[in-house]
Amino acid sequence: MASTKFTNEFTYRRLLEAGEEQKFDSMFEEALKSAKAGFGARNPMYIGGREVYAGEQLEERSPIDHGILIGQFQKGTREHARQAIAEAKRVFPQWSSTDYKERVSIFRHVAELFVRDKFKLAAVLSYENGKSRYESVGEVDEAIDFLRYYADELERNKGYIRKTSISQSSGKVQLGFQGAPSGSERITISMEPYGVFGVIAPFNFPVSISVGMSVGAMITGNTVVFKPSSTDNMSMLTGLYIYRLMKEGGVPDGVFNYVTGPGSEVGDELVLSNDVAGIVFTGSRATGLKMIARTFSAGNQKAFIVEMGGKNPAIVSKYADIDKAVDGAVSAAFGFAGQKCSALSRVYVHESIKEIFISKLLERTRAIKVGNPLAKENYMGPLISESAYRRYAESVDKARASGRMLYGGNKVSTGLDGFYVEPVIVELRHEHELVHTELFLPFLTIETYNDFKDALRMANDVEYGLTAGLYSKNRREIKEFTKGIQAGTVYINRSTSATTGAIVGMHTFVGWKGSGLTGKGTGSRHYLPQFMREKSVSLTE
Ligand code: UN1
Repeated sequence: MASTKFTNEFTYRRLLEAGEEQKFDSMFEEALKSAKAGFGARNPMYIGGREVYAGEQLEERSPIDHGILIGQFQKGTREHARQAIAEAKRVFPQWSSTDYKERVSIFRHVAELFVRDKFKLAAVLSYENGKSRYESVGEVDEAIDFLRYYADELERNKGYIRKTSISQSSGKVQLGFQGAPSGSERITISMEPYGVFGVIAPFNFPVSISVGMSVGAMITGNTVVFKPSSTDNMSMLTGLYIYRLMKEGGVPDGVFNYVTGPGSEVGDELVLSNDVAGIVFTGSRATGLKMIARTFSAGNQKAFIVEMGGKNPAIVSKYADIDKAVDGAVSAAFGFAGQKCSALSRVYVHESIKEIFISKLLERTRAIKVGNPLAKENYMGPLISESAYRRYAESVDKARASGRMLYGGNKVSTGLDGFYVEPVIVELRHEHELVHTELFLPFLTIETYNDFKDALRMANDVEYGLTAGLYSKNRREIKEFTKGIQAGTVYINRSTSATTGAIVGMHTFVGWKGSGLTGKGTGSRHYLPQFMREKSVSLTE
């Protein structure tokens, strides 16, 4: 196991390579029908394995068309969060002392259930947040990869327990001091779970990121209160689906609790409770920093594992393969309408190739179809919410006032009740506010440079440091970029995407600077240790 290479799920790729793309489409389309049949229900929360209903409901509607009612969910309160924390705390002693091999086998089983329900879950996901079939199935694949990869890691590290010993010294001293000849000791160094983790999930990857964060916490022996995104950008049905698969896979009641409700109630209780030992969060920098400040200023202390957004650059050098750069930029900037932390939002292109790069970029962007993401041909679906649309309209106004609009800026009419917009490409000076603020929109700014050092300087000159791309065949530039770029997840000459699409077990997905806190990434070897603290016990007999 230790030496074998990790195998990713890669559903679409496998079917495509086997000449079975049609099967991919028919399975997804079949799943859309059965997913829809389950919509509109009144759904409970699950606390300690029991169904719990709140006084008020949240109505979740599809961003594809607000006429589609996904379901009624519970508007959980602080009190519900407290109950869930109490349940998670109650079962922690037992869960944390189960043999790690048992936890490995539970989550491997859960992975198989995700494989079984892959298309159904992907269909729900597409309805719920407007992803295309490729993005949705890819996301469920990523969740399966996280489950398997973390199980492999726990096993490879033998549950993070290490034994050492010191033999009896023949020299004798009366009193001990640092460095004194020691007696015989047997030492166990173990990594121990913290306790209850609050898992606070984003709307944009409600399956893979929710599963990755939750499994990271649980497989290492912590228990979880899971809060899906539920205020403005809702993803509570995939959250519920995840709960059900965890339960079916053998996660005991109370170890994984599903609590829906506003961040100001449920999230805030998780942050403030003394019974919550850690928070794992993916979302905006503003929310992340607020949670951390609130915890510590209340005299409370917790482990925080946070990923907090990006403003990701790509440099297109005069030594670039321009077609590759164009392909990589378009998919990174406009895939899932730019609503990824990893999305490309800034291009720095060498002055000498600017015109040709822009003309090819526009040609490719013109070919992007915006519309109902359930239809195979549409690459870009809707924005997630009205507030995202307002941000789009305001950003477009600002861009028109101070830059050269190259593409887009308008609403797209689809006949659906959703916020469909054109991708935006705008030439803007690096100093402009829109080049520094995370927008979470299909919005790409372009700036030129002459000297590679300036390109690198501008690429680094934002508060974030998540992903970054370079297109250049020049060895010196590649070296300079590799060494100098201040970002955790870096891609060079990648035509599939300039900045998005990290692969579990291959890359690590990690934010530097304002994009993260621990400097350790997901889908990588250093992820799990963050959910534990070391303990060294020396026994002299
Ligand atoms: C995010 O948008 O929060 O590498 C993360 C990627 C995805 C993760 C995106 N696996 O694009």
